[in-house]
Amino acid sequence: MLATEMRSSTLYCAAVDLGATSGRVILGAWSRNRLKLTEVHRFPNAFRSLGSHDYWEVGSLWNEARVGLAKAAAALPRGARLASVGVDTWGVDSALVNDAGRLVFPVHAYRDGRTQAGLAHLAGTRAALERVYEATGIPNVFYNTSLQLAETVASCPAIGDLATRCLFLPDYFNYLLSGRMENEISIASTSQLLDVHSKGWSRPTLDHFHIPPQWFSPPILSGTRLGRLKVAGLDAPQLSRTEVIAVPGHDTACAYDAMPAAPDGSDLYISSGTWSLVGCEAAGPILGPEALAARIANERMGDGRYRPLKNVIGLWLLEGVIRDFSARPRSDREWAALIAAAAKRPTPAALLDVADPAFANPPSMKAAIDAQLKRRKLPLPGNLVAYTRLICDSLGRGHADAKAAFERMTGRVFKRILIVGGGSRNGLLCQATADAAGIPVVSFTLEGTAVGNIASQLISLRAVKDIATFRSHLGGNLNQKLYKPRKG
Ligand code: LFR
Repeated sequence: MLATEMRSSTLYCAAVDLGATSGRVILGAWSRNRLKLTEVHRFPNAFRSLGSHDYWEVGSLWNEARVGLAKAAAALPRGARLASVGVDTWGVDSALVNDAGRLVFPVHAYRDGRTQAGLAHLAGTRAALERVYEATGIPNVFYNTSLQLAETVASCPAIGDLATRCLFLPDYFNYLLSGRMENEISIASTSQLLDVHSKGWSRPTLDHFHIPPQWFSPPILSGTRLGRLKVAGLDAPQLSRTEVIAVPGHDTACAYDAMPAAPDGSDLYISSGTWSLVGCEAAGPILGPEALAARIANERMGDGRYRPLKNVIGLWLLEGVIRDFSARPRSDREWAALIAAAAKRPTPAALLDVADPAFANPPSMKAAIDAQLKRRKLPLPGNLVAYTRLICDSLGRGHADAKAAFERMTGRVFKRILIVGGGSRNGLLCQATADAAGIPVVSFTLEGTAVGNIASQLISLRAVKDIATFRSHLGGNLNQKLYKPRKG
């Protein structure tokens, strides 16, 4: 047993966890192998349009992170200190900076339409598409950093002189907190620029997209200590010795780390939020024509191991459709009522094709759904309850298809599906997934992203040995719900 585990003293860590639709700062208290979480700050997030492009408001996000850290310090018991802080965010988006750390290009949001031409071009060039997939293990998706940076270089050729570093968003926030510029491996692996067989960058892929290789440094592994927290205005005594630790910068990597999984690899994971990330951990990448066709993304864990996953569109569909209804749910209770009403409706006769590219960033999600149904000569849902039912059942089918693809390609047989994230509270979605996949779904009411973020800090601080040990401690302390598959 490790020294810190023997002492009864509590270790405090903060997770800055930024999602595309909301962000939070969570204070974790680790004592006697139990983690207690307190959400000290939560705020909405959204990208904004300026002219014909979409951007993140990074200044506002940074301000919210600072407010959250001040609240975390204030929430500590008298005499306690914050040992460390870690940042995770959604994938792929990046900040271009110069040596002084100044932003030299606006931070675009990944749903910006600027990558459409590059996406179509790569899709239409079979040899290049296959070469890039075999080199990086990442399929051709509209949000890839590769396509985004290629568009930046093409539309603003002077950027090659202005920018000296490309920092992914968690890297950029780590820099603002600590003064150190690094590229962490899990977030780097979302870019379609990392070499799938090593822990370095793929030079042929950088060259293919005309991206300056000097913008990146060799990726660091999660757990790397970046130095003391150094932020003007954040000078509470509780923060005077706080370490900034590079956790898995990708929120999905954090969520996967938090899965209370069986050690034998028989669980399939879903991190369910704006996106549904369906995947597993694997000893090596899954490549080849079938993996490319199934759009398997061979992303990395914070220690460089593989977590192949399939990105299913997720609750973005439901978040989008409710905006088109004035009588939409506004509280947890109203959400629960909507889901309960939808669960009572009959199973829809036909499901949505959730891979429809029209769902990526439509002006109206309801109109995009209606257009697909009309094209397929299917009836339109009459109200929000019926849309909710259709969406949840269609996502359940999407999850099951991803499970089948993984089983085919790996030869593994999954016994359970574990769900964490916002969708774990959606009983209709969990049941639809179990029914379509034919295996039990276990949902955990768990802020998986924040838990994985804090787990990485605890391991770096040597309070916990490794992820397997953390999971075994966590498993016993969780609220879980089992959904058994029903025969269709
Ligand atoms: C989820 C997520 C997904 C990634 C998508 C876009 O928050 O990180 O894993 O594919 O956002 O970056």
